[in-house]
Amino acid sequence: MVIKNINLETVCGITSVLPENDKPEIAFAGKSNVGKSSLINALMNRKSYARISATPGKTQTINFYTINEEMYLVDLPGYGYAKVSEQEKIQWGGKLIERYLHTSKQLKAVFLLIDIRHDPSANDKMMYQWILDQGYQPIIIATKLDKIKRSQVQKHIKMLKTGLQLVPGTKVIPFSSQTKQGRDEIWELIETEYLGYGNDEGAEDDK
Ligand SMILES: Nc1nc2c(ncn2[C@@H]2O[C@H](COP(=O)(O)OP(=O)(O)O)[C@@H](O)[C@H]2O)c(=O)[nH]1
Ligand SMILES: [Mg+2]
Repeated sequence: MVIKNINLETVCGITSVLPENDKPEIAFAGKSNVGKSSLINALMNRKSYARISATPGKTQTINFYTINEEMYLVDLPGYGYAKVSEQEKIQWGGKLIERYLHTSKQLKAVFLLIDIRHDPSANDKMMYQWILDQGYQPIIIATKLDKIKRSQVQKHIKMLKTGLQLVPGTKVIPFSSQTKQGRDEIWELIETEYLGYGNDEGAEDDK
């Protein structure tokens, strides 16, 4: 994806009316601090457009970033930050996520971010199952790839697959916002699977 312009178009809180966009949406879920904003920045080729929070999980909003006025990257509320009780957090952010997953007519895919270093938490497992229950099969992004040794990557991916009890065939993409490893693979997946690039419709643009 060649990034021509980006814009934080809509920020929604729990009482907000969700936008009725007419362009494809790709959403990102994961616990606070897992690297959602960093991934979105990397996808947009920006250092800090999507806020990298010093106080993670403080605000529970859905942020819609429009890319080239062609599609949206959607930053979902994080979960699992200790300041608010876990239960409250999941319920509160969860309600907003649930409403979004139910009502969006343009949501094409949900990516779930998991820290590659650790066994998935109970909240991660809940979130994965819950996204499945909503009718989406999330693609897993294993974040902070640069934090583990290369020789450990496969072991950690396996740990993640087992821990989340991933549906067979689920894509797992290791990613680092430091080295940008995985970025191109994520864009390619979005472009070919969800934006229709490379099929007849997309090819029209090249003529
Ligand atoms: N080493 C490393 N640090 C990361 C990576 N992604 C995020 N971080 C750091 O983890 C913290 C939380 O990142 P952020 O993107 O705000 O997480 P969010 O709460 O999920 O949006 C920040 O200090 C980031 O710099 C990564 O791939 N590698
Ligand atoms: Mg964030």
